Amino acid sequence: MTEHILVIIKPDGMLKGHAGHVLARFEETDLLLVGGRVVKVTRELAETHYAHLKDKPFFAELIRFLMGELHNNQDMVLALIFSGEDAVKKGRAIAGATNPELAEPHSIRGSLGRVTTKGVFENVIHVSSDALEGEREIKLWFSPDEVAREIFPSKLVAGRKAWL
Ligand code: IDP
Ligand code: MG
Repeated sequence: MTEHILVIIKPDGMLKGHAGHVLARFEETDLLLVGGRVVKVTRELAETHYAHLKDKPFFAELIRFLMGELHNNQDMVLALIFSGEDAVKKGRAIAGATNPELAEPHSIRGSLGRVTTKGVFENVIHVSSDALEGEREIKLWFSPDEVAREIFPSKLVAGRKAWL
C-alpha cells in the first residue's frame, strides 16, 4: 500500500552535518520525495509532534532536544515527506531502533546516534511509526501548498489551501 511518512533530521543530525547522508540513504530506495522544508522548531510544534509521549519521564528533555537546546540552539531541522509502497517499513529500517545503542549498526541511528550520559537518545532522525501517524505529522509540519503531490485532500479557505 502507498504510504506517506514524515522524516525529520533532528538537531543532532543537523549540527553534525548528517542531512546529506540521510537524504542519500533515502534516495537509495524507491520512495519519492514529495516535500521538504527547513523548519524552526517552536515549543508548540515540538509538544504537538510528541503529544502522545507527554506522560513519559523523558518528555521534557525530548522537547528540549527537538528544539535544539541540547545542540548549540540548533533549532532548525530539515523535514521531508517520502511517499511510496511500504514507506513506513522502509523508512524505519533505514532509521534503525529508537535507542541508538540497540539499533542495527548500519542503520542511521546505529551508526550516527548515541545515548548521552543523561540518558537522552540522540537518534539523528525521526520517521513516522505508522501511516496514520504519518498523515497527522505531515499535516502538522506542512501546508498543502508545500507538498508537491496531492497526497491528502485539501480545500480552499479564504483563497488558500488547508487540509481537510
Ligand atoms: P521512534 O522515534 O523510534 O518512533 P518513539 O517511541 O516514538 O520512537 O519516541 C519518540 C522519541 O522519543 C524517540 O525518537 C527518542 O528521541 C525519544 N525517546 C523514546 N524513548 C526514549 C527513552 O526511553 N529514553 C529517552 N528518549 C526516548
Ligand atoms: Mg514514533
